[in-house]
Parts: sequence; C-alpha cells; structure tokens
Amino acid sequence: MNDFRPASRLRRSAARAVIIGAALFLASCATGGKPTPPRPPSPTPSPVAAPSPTPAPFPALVPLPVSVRVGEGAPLPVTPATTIFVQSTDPGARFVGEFLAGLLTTVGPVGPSVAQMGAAIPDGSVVLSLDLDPSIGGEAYDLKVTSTGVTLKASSPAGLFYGVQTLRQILPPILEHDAARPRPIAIPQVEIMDRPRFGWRGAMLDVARHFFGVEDVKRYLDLLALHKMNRLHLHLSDDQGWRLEIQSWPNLTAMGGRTEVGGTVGGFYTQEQYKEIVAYARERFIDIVPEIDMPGHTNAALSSYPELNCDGVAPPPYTDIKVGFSCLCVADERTYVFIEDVIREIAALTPGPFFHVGGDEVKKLGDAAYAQFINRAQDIVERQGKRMIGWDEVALASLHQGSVVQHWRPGTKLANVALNGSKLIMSPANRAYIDMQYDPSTYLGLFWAGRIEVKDAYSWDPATLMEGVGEDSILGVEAPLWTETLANIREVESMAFPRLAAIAEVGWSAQAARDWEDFRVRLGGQGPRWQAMGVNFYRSPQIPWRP
Ligand code: TNX
Repeated sequence: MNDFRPASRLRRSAARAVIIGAALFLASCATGGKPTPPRPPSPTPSPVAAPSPTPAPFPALVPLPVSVRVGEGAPLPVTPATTIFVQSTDPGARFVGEFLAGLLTTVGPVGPSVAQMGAAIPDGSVVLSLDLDPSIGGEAYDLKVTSTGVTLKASSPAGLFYGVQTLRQILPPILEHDAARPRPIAIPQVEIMDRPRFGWRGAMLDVARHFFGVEDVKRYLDLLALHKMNRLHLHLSDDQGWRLEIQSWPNLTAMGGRTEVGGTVGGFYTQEQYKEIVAYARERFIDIVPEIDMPGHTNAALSSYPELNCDGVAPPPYTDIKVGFSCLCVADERTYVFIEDVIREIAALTPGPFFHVGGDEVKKLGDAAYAQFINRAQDIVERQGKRMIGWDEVALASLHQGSVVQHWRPGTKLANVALNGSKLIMSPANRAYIDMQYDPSTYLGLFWAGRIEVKDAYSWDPATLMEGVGEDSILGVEAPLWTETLANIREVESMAFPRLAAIAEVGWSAQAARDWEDFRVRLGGQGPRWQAMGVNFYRSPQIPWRP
C-alpha cells in the first residue's frame, strides 16, 4: 500500500472513516485485559470537559509535525518477533534503537530485538537509518509506516529520537503501562515529515525553593523528551536553598542545602548525582543548563559563608518567598573568587555550552554596579569555556555576541539585545510561566503575571512578541516552573501538564500550521497516554479529553 492522504488538519470529514477505524482499533487494544492504574487525586480541581463534537483525531500528535498523511491499508503488527534494524554504526543511532525496543517491551513476554546493519531485512521490520540530508537539520526526521514495515530516517541520532517519540504517540497508550504485558499491537499506516522551528525548546525547574531529588528530575526529563523538548534549565540556588555540591565551598550544601520554602528539610545533589542527571538527560537528547542565581537570590550562600557579606555577618537561613532582599558583596574581590570556583566546578560537570547566571530582581544595587557585576560574571563564564545566559535584566550589561538573554518580564523591550547580536530565549511570564495558576480555582501556584489557561500558553508567537526581535534573534522558548508553592513532583506535574505540551508545540511547530482548535483536540488525545504513565495532569475544561 502506498496510498497516503494528507491529514494535516485531522478533523476533516474525508478522513473520518479511516480515523474512526483506527481509533476503534486502538481503543480495542487499549481496553481489553489489564486495568489501567487508578489516577492519584489531582491537587487542582478537575472540571469535566463537555464531550467534543469533533471526531477523535488520529494520530493525536503533539507537537504537530510538518506533514502527516494517514494510509488506508491494514496496520502493521508488532510482536516479539519484530526486529529493529539500526542501519548505522553510530552508537547514538544504536541507542535510539534500544530506546524504541524499551518502549515496545510490553508487546510480548519479551520485546522486539535490536540488530545492527541487517543485510536481508524481512517484511514487518523497523528500520532506523541516518540517510536524511543533513542540510535540513539534525533534529529532522521522516517516518513511514506501511504494510511492509517501518522506516525512520534522520541525519543524526537526535532526529531518530524524535521520530521514535512520534511513533510512540501513534502507538496505543496502554503500552506505556508496565502491567500491560503481553500486548501485541499494530501500527496504523502513516507518513510523516518533520523538523523543529526552534533549536531551543526548554523547560526550567526550580529545585531551590523546594528540592526535587534525582528520581523526580529523571521523571521530568522523560516527560520533556516525549514532547521533543531538548533543554532542562535547573535553577540550582536561591535564597531558600543551595542544591549542588561545590567541593571548594562545602558549606553551601552542608548548611545552605538544608532548608527550603516553608521550613521543611531541603536537600542537594552531590556532584556524582548531578553527573547522573546530566547523563540521563543526554540519553534523551536534552542538555542540562545549570543556573546559579547572582548577585541577588543568594541568601542560602550568604548564610553559609559570612565572608560573602559586606558586613562579614551571615544572615539566618530564609524559608519565606519574598524576593530582592539578598545580594553578594560585589565590591569585595572574595566574591569573584567564590563565583569563579563555583562556575569552574559546575562547568566541568556540564557538557552543554551554557551557564546561566540568573541576574534577576536585584534591588540592592544601582544599574551601574549591577552592570559591572554582570560584565565580570560574563568574563568568568567565558573563561570556563561557556556562554552566559541571564534573565532579561542582564541586558543592562555589555553583552557579548555569544551571550543569551532570557526574556521573562512582559512588556520589556530588548531590541537593543537583538541589534547587538545576542540571542534571546522567550519565556514571557504571562504565557510561559507554568507556575502561574490556570484560573482562580487553582489552589497551587502564583498569579502575579496573571492566570494562564492552556489557550493562553498556546496562543502566542515568539517572533512577534517584541518589537525589533524577530525569528532570527530567537533561540527558542522555555517554560519556567518556579516552586514556591509546589512541594512534590505530583504538584509539579499538575502545573506543567498540559501547559508544557502547549509550549513544546510553540517551540517545535511552524507558526502558520498552528491552530488552537486543532491543537486542543490533539491535546485531548494525550490524556490516555499521560494517564497510563501516571502523569498528574490538570484536566483543563478547555480541552476535550479523550477517555
Ligand atoms: C520571578 S522570573 C522570579 C522568581 C520567582 C518567580 C515566581 C524570575 C527571573 N524571578 O524568583 O520564583 O517570579 O513566579
């Protein structure tokens, strides 16, 4: 069969018969046998969406690919006898093959096997190859499922990985649930071409206000990968806690790591644990971006070392949520020794090219002293072989071309940054801050930047947000999740999902192809998968959630 039809707008009635057939097939796979696990109670109220008059979309892909065509023929069976052939010696490609096999383990008592470089490839196989033209970018992929097999092509392992994430969203959600074994499945016929709009599709997790352990961070990384996000920015220090071991300044964690918001016990990552996070992220094609906030948001450091304070007196630990009161002693050279030690140790543990210096909300310094401090921090970051990122206040400094500004304050003008050749990451607080409440009934979260329902998080274009800052000046988007009010990973999930998926699509999919009505139906299709994965997502009344 090679009869594919366009399905980029999947609610079209012409596609209805195939769509319903496929949906019934998937539903029958998903419901027989083992029950899905009960969903733990959501900390946010979960109003029930009115049933949608729209037919269930197939495939319900988020983020939306460049093109999707649905085939009419019989679905391709996947069984323990299926082989995944990796037609490349690249260890990254092999790794992606193993990752796919891992996703498919529940198709039988054992999952499909992975083979390198098959000479004769039997019908029904899955074939991964690095045959795509590199000029369309390393994250692009082509995926084709026909009655004779699956072919997935990319120019680099990252592209293969994203193709696998797309395949995953085509498969029955029950596969995500371990108790589903054995569950033979069949993959509907599709032909998909895809590539991302932006290279930076990020999330930020504040592990300083509340501490989140290694397993929580891995869980977040898994969920980012499913939505093709490729940066996790860790906010590793703030007034309420210091979260990464620094061997040359051990009190930072021995003292500054103990606390968190509300006075509960905090925690920190040893350098070994941080390396474990970095490695886990890399296996999912995600770069960890470490942030040590300075010169403000530093009470945890100031309370651990008296010499970092201008008066030589360490303040007590702080566990409330006000901002702007703390500042390193920028006039004292010991402060720069401290910063250089910290940045050197973290840079050595971090393979990605960026180091985030925070720089936000410094109320204790005038503009000139602030700019001078950031200029010195920028030099130190560069001496350690990294590029500096800072929150949008750092635009007051003399930024180098390689430095990056993370826009967060709605209404800020940053055309000068773009003009001088530095790039921007767009995280406008009234769109991308997923610690904001959904609506007045959300009991977690803050609302200083407004309430952000899914539609607000989705309906904006990074390239027209700010005058003088167009597509070429933008690295991409990032969704920060501050955790003043979020004490555990389930609460984090309830704020992140579904809005993180909306930001993922803002970062991945072409602006002209994005449409709220289309998105909300595809997003509703993610519900069963998230449920099978135990994700504690908010059932926004704006979304027609599929049961
Ligand atoms: C502003 S965004 C902050 C954080 C808070 C957040 C709460 C930014 C650079 N600074 O310190 O946690 O608001 O939404």
